[in-house]
Order: sequence, then structure tokens, then C-alpha cells
Amino acid sequence: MSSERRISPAAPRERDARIASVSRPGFGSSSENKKCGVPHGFSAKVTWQVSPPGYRAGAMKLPSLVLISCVLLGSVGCGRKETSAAATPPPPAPSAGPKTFELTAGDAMKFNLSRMEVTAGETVKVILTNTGTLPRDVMGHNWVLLKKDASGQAFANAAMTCKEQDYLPPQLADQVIAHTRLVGPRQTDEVVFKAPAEPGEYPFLCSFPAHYASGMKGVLVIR
Ligand SMILES: [Cu+2]
Repeated sequence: MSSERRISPAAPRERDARIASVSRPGFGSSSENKKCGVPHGFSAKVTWQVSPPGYRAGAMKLPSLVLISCVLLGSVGCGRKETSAAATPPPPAPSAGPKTFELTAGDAMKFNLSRMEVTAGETVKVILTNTGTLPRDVMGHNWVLLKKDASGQAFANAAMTCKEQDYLPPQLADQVIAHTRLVGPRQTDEVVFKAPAEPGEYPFLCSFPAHYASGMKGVLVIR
């Protein structure tokens, strides 16, 4: 039996080189911003790992079958059969990709999702599309996932003076688990990362000035 689960493919458009860069040279731009502390080096901490497919092992669905067999056979050796059957899990569906979330944000300064749930260690893809019309300089959006204990408010505050770094404060780079680029109207960016192993609620936000205060935030729940 093969799994029917499919993840709708992300729009193929504009997917080009976005995932790839581990440390995007364009991140802070070439000019230095003294107000923002150490230039560059921000994205060096961000991991863009992709774990092999099938990371999340499927739960066994065999016991009920084994039970039925036991009843029919009415014999003694069933315990051992169950053990051997359970030792060979079904192969993971080869088509299973990362768990994908399609985020949108427009001129109203809201994400369409404020809560996302994933499994610990799962590969996650977040696609952010700016559906607005205002210029990137006045209404850009990004998606930044922080560590569990990080403060979204503190990150947003620090980001305000980091225009040259697309509002990603280098001094708080170690609080960032993953992020997209800052996208302007009708632009899309996406990021693939491995969900943290520790369950809990991880804050995410848009770090463009004043957007956090306007409610561009949420939580990624790790189960
Ligand atoms: Cu925003």
C-alpha cells in the first residue's frame, strides 16, 4: 500500500535560486551600517538543512491485522509474529516532501497564518508571498522564526535600525532559526529548514519596522 499523502507543489515560478544560499551575500548589502553592529555574518548562522525524505517514521498500523490473524489461527505463536511484522515498517512514500506552509502578507500588515504546527525534526518549507501593492521600502515583509525563548518584541526593536540588513539585526543572528528575504509587492521567497527537536512554541514575526506591533507575528508549534 502506498501512501496517498501529497503535498501540493509550490508554485514553480520564481523558485530559482532562493532556497539555495546558505549565506546570502546580498544579505546586508555591501554597505556597512554602523548602527546595526557587526555587518554581515547574519545568515551564516542560519541553517538551511534538508533532511532526507521519510524522516518522520510512520506509525505502525499492523497490530490490528496481526490480532485478526491471531484470532483466526487461534494458536500460540502470535506474539512472535507481531514482533517480526512490526520490525519491518512500510517504506516511506517517496513523493513526500517537506511540510509546506504558504504564507501571504499584504498592505494590511497581517500574515494569513498566525499558528503553524509541525513535528520535531521535520523538514519544513515556508513560502512567503507579498500580496500587497505598496513599495518594498514602505511595506516590505519577511518571515523570521526565532528560537523558543527569544523575544519577538526585542528582535523587532533591534531590527528597526537595520534597514541595510533588511531588518535582520546581526547582533541577534543567533536567535534566528530560519528566515525569508524581505519581499516587495508580488514577490515571493521561500525557506526550507529542519524543525527544532525540542517541542514548544517558537515565535515568528515580520521584522519590518512597526509590523510586529501591528500583529505580524505568530507561533510555530513543535510537537
Ligand atoms: Cu511585514
